[in-house]
Amino acid sequence: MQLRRCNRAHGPQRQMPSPQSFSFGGELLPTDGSAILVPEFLSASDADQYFQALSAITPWEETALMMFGKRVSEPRLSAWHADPELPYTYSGSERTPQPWNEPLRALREACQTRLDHSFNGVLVNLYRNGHDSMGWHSDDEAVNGPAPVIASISLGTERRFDLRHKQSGDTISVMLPHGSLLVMSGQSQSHWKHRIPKSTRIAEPRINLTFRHLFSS
Ligand SMILES: O=C(O)CCC(=O)C(=O)O
Ligand SMILES: [Mn+2]
Repeated sequence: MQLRRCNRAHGPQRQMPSPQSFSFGGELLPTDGSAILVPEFLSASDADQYFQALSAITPWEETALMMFGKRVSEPRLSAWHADPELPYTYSGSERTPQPWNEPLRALREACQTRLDHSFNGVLVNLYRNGHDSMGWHSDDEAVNGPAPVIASISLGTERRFDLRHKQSGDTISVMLPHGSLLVMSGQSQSHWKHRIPKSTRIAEPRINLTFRHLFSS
């Protein structure tokens, strides 16, 4: 996944408090960065409402990757919402940011308040059922900065989330419940990959939102 650099001054990165200072959530990573899961970040009824609203209003797109010279649709739908000057380049094609809408503004505010960290873009993913997935990757492009803080909200059907250490191959798996928040920070993107594997018995959809703070040079 590649995010385009823009011509703006590099601002200072606000640091999230160290994970140990949180009194909520559980640390998933034994070493080399942090991934904290807050299972009940949203109440069930708020999570239901956000799921319904975002299902209805998100301008879902099917994006494609070039693999061995062939265009292959990604196994999910997605939308990029961000501040206007933050286009997103994905596999060679630029995505113009969609404007912030009310539910996304409210969820961004909730994440910013909880984490004391600012976000200027969100990638919204729709996994229509268990056949949809996201392969192993790190959100480690330069535009994310050296120690990105990624706030990831899950809505809808629970899916498994895997983290794999790049050197040791150690793997950690966790279920991401409806209304949960997963916060990856520190060196986690440099040392770990993550994915949402297929789970073909699942028939119900899941929406995921990854709030990010993009830097430009
Ligand atoms: O769906 C998820 O929980 C993960 C999404 C993700 O890794 C991403 O958007 O980069
Ligand atoms: Mn990711």
